[in-house]
Amino acid sequence: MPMTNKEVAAFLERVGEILEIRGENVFKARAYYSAARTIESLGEDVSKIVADGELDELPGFGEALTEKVSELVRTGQMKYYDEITADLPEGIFELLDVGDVGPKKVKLFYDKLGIGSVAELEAAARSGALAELPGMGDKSQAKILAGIEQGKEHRGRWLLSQAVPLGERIVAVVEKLEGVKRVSLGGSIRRRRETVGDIDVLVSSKRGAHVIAEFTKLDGVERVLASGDTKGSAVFSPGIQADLRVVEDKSFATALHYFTGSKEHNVRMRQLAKDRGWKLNEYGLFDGDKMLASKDEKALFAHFGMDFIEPELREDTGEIEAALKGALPDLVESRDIRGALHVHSDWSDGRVTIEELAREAVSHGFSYMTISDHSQFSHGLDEKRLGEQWKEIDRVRRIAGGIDILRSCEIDIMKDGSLDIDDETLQGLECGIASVHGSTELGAAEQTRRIIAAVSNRYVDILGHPSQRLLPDQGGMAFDVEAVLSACAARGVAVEISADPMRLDLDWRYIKTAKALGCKFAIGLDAHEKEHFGWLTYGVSMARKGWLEKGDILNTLTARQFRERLGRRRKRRKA
Ligand code: DGT
Ligand code: CA
Ligand code: CA
Ligand code: ZN
Repeated sequence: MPMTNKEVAAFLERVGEILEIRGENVFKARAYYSAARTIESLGEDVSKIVADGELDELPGFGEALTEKVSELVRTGQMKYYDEITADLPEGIFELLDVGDVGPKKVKLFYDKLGIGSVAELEAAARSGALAELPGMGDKSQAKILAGIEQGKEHRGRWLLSQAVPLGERIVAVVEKLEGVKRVSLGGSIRRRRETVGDIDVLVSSKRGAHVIAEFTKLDGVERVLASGDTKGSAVFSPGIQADLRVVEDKSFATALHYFTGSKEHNVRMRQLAKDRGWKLNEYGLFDGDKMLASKDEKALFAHFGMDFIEPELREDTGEIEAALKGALPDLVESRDIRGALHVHSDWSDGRVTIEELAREAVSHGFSYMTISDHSQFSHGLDEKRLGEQWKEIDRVRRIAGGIDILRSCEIDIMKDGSLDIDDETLQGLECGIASVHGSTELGAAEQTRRIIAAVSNRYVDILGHPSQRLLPDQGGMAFDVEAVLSACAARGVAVEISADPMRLDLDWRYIKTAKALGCKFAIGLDAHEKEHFGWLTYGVSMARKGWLEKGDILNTLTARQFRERLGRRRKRRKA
């Protein structure tokens, strides 16, 4: 498999970072960063350009760079990289993935304190040594500790999007096995956590040994860890573990509830049972020796006078109290979403033409779509090109049946909070999405000011992927989330919930707060290829984990309502 443009770009970015850590001339590092950007925004595969011998025609590609990148693309390796990393500790690279730490800080920590791994960084932060370094201080030290904690949360785990297709395939096969009554996913994958440790599957059947034997023979099994009558465990390619448990059908509801978790939710439920003089475990709900029958989870909750709690809510963040009061939200569903927001075309770094995107969106049942290509800072469109793109959008809008297409743009937020497209052009947009891509390492106060300045521009309708986290192991940037959310609420700027499985940003943990502060939301696809329209489900899952209802989310509106709503807001902001 040849390297993709994204992979090559990431590699070059890394080379630039290493050069900075080594303290080389800054122009050298910048040449690699800029090469990374160029390759990331190419319209064709870099491997093809290399094969055609045309790499040196790209801007900034001199002889040396061309040679190194060709080697990388051809062999997957770069000798130069090996040379510049040979004398650095291996752990130094994971430092770069800690939120709020970039190459300059890595260099500082390495030069002054010899820090070469996250563990050493954590120790230095806890001892107070980091705060003593030039340009640091207690606050920066605390932020780095928070970044380390955040990174730990998802490190070494699988993206939800890696687990769900496999989990669903296992369910589909097991369902058809002889003697199987009911099958369901459980655990974090059923709760739709943004990352999962392993996949849990629950089955009711009288033929446990047979079911488990078949499970361990599924396509993609690399290693069998356990294979008994009631429990099987296997590692599937590319390394994801799946646990399958078999129970009697009369225990299915309580077992499913138990194995769905979360642990915290389970602890609360068990206590509720105790309070009533009952006992709850995976085998059943018991009053003394008597089992209180629960044909399904709904019946189980009903014993407690509770409404059914959707799995996404089972995180012990108030769902138990709400269920007891009959006050659970009526959660948004995928079919409520009518607009495909935040779609990139081949006018920037997307792979597909606007016309093809329109067809794809229709086939997914969307009735409108925003074409939101990058602006110039992210090697996308400048004012002139946007104007040209609008003509193409008009053309496709006329020929594409049944779908409305909105002029949009993912506008870069500059370091000072200004936008990289002039207001006159922004005025022509029908949906402005402002996002941070660079300068994620500013201090929290400056970062907060920067984002608030950006959402204060009257042509910004949506704040894109607010935290910049990259799952599974890169935490978000440091900023005052609540201050930014309040600013969005006050200005009527919707907060994006990115459906991109590596982002899923705004983090669902902040959604309830955001709603309480008065925010509206937009589920953005951040699609760059046709397949990415399928990401919608992950964005909706996060909205559900944040307790959102249909009315909280702008792209549940019809195209007309959506246009009216953005238009009204702009008029108000102008006044
Ligand atoms: P993961 O796999 O790390 O993404 O997270 P989960 O939630 O899937 O955890 P896992 O696979 O270890 O266990 C599945 C469920 O089983 C878990 O959500 C709740 C239940 N469970 C497991 N261990 C315990 C426990 O010690 N106490 C309680 N109350 N429940 C447990
Ligand atoms: Ca699990
Ligand atoms: Ca498990
Ligand atoms: Zn973006």
